[in-house]
Amino acid sequence: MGENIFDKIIEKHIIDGRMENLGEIGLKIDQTLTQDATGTMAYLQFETLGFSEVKTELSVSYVDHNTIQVGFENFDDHKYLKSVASKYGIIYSRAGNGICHQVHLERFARPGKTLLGSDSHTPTAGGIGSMAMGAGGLDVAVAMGGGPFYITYPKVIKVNLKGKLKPWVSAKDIVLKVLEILTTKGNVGCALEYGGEGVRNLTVPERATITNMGAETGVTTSIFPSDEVTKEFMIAEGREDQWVELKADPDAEYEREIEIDLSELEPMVACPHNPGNVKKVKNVEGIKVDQVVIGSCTNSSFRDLSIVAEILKGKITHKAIEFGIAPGSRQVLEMIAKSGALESLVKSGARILESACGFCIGNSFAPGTNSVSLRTSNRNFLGRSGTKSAQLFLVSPETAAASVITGKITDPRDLESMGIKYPEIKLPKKFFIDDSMFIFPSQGKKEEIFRGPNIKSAPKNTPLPSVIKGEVMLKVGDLITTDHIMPAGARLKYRSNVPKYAEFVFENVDSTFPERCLANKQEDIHNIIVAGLSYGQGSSREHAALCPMYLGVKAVIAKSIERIHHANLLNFGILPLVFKNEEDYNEIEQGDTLEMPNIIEELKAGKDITVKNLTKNREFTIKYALSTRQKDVILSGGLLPYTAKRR
Ligand code: MIC
Ligand code: SF4
Repeated sequence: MGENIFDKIIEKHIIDGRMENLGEIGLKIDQTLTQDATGTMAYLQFETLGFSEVKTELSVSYVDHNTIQVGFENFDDHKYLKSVASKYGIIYSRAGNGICHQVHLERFARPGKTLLGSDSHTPTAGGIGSMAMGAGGLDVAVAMGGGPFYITYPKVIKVNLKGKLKPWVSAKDIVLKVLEILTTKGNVGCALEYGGEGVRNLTVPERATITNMGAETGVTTSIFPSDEVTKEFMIAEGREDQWVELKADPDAEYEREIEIDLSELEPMVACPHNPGNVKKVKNVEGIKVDQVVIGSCTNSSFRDLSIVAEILKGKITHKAIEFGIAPGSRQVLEMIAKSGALESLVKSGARILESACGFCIGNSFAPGTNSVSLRTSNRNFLGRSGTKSAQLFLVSPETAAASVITGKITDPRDLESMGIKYPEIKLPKKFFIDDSMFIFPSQGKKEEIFRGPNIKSAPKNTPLPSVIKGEVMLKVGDLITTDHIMPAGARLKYRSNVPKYAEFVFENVDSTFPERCLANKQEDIHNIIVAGLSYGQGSSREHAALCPMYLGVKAVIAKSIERIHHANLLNFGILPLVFKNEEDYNEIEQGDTLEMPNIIEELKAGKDITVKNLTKNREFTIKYALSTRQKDVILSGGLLPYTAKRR
């Protein structure tokens, strides 16, 4: 039997486990990336683990999330990151250089390599053929120290692309179609491999839009083959020597195959409040729009901004709309400045935002009360924009540009009737390359580590107690995202200060949660969370586990838990548990006291866990999906004590 692309890469990187369905495998990681919002904690943990330098082929520390700098905290954190990078042999990408995923794609990602990033959109690099995965900062810290990164051996879904996109339809519409098919739940343990003749009609940045937003389906990662198109992109980036061909064998087998005929696709939109809530633009057109923002790691490439600039040439932003663009990187910004696209955007009335995450994570450009915001980003969770009452619609740059002109959600194909032709954007043969905003480890001498007053040490958990007993402090429904658990936006600046950040756990769900947890927490009394399907969707932020841990949460019992959050819970010694019978969820109320009297014996023996609901005088069982290694991690109280024990 032939091999698919993932198998080819895994075969070269597997250092623990076997390539068998549902088995846990440990992979050697070639490259890592961190961003500042998750990076400070990752490096604090790296320091705690006592490594003397990074052991990867390449590790990059990007500053792109917390660049708003209201108060001293962000800049202090950047200085900490810069000093850590210089000490441990990490490339430092200064604020202003761009969003980690866009910059990594341009300058460092390589076909056939493994990449682990402390950000859930790390699979963006799958567009160039890298096996790129998102993880919590602690997992990345371990990988930087040379340790394996563990995943479930993936069930690979092949997405066969046929034909060619019609004018006004682009890569975002493809991935929204994928989301419509796969939805955002039920895909844990899967990976998406793109293939078929339609692939060659997509450039690397377009492929990266698709692999980027694959994260929203919950798959481990997504990948494209590395072909002549990939080579062209690498030539344009001056990295042709790093190109290798990567393709599946003709007789490769897959868990499942999906076919998408590109020529049949229409402009798509993800409606509030979930990226899986996909509709055709035609079905929602006419909704009045208050804000349009183009950017984020999904759609901020030279191609994306150039097409918007062409569409808007000679037009002015509709008077009801505030319009912003955030170029994905300094390279993109310089290129649109040179090509004249920036001028057309400025003339159209666009507000030029920093080359950073900004609006996407809700730390700037928040929409007004009850506003409709049309964005080219990848997440539209409730409150994500910084405004709880806002409605976020996720669309392609083409749809966004059309709506800038009309002031309402508009199918871009309708622009033809206004005399606007679909602009053809050709990528230049050579991109503008300027690496001067990176600080390479070879430059200058090692710095002393700088720690501002906002940086507190990384808290540790204690080994798993033999009995878990405590109150259900919160019962939530389905699709609770890490944005619900641990809001970002204005709270982002506390990422390196866990006691402070913990004050905001579940802020938009039940703001009394932290206070109640701290009041209840005792050595032998624990806090428990009960949840529905796909708990922990979305970001890789380990604070969604770390801060609940700080508040004394010892177990999450859910109908299902998403991959990265499951790993983060484990890493911080919180038991990720799943109902055996989903009906038992209905029998629990917030405030009930639950007891798991034999937790350690049951875990060790691989048995289901017995839970007594002392309030309701009921008993039920729950299950877990934990390898022997993961059980050891949880018994030790998390990955930090587990790894420290082994060094
Ligand atoms: C996001 O898009 O939600 C973030 C902000 O980039 C997160 C990381 C974080 O919370 O710092 C992610 O995607 O992992
Ligand atoms: Fe930044 Fe948004 Fe991309 Fe997250 S999704 S990395 S916040 S641009």
